[in-house]
Amino acid sequence: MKQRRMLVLVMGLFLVGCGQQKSEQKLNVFVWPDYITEEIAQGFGEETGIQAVVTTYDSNESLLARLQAGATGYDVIMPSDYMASIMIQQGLLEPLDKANIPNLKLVTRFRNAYFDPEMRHAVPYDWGTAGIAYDSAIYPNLPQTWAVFWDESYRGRTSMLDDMRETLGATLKLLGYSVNTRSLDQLEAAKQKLIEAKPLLKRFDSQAAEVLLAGDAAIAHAWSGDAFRAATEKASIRYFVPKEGSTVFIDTICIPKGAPHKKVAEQFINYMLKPEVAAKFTNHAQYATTVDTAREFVDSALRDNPIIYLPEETFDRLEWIKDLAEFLPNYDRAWTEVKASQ
Ligand code: N2P
Repeated sequence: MKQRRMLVLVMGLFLVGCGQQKSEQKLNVFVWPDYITEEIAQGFGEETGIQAVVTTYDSNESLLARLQAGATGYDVIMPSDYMASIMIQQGLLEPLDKANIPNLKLVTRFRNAYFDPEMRHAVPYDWGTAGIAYDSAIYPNLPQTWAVFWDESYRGRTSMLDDMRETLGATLKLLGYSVNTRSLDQLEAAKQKLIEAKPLLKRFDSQAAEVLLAGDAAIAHAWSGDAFRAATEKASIRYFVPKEGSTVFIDTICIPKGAPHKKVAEQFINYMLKPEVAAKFTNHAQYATTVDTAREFVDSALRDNPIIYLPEETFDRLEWIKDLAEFLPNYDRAWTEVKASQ
């Protein structure tokens, strides 16, 4: 009897010991809101015994600022195309050990993307567009133009992304210019124009789904996934790419320089690329992934949605945001002036 009690005690201690060891293994994932759901993180935990701790950022520029300020401790980040390009040039990313990421072979779409054609540092993961999400129950005939943000009749009912490149970009598009213009005159015109819109906006906010669902705005400059996510909760929400054109993005998965758990981060990237997991990502975030074989596991309503799986011809109206190198400080200044204007 005594012996048995002893055995139970020893086994108990052993189990506590294992538990502790497991809970010490963590992975710090720093991503866009709504990207890594509880379900996705838990699945990784079940497979590996490692807990993925998720924190979020809401713009590429704030992610970059964190890394440049010397933030360490992050293992996985998801910068968009142009930001991955900046980070590669600045030496802010770890090279990927492909032997640890066999599922890289499943990346089909955008496999040779310009920012890293051999996927040495950045794995193209999901893609979508920016456009306008609105409540069609309130505005059944909203014109499909960026000009809605300058229209007095929607005063106080609109929001735009709190995002330098997207929001100056949308204004540049309205004026008929490229989102990557290096003309000081065009940029100045966009700045002035955006300053005119500001008093009509409820606010700049990149959480467009939340803004719409809370009823804070009825017309929101939004990323497509956020628009569709809002529509799953409120069916009257619709989305379009304005006739003047807009932006398209790919978000990538990368490992920041000095990540404390690089190997586990590679395991995580491999997990995210599993078709079933990529499908879970699409079903929640409402962005198509670069893993084409995931499509068969995606909810049928999304699988057949041409705005999520964009047909090639739509790309004619879309521009990729590009790194502007030495011209970028001009955008920084313009955006700071917009934000500071009354
Ligand atoms: C936010 C998703 C944003 C993606 N939910 C923009 N690259």
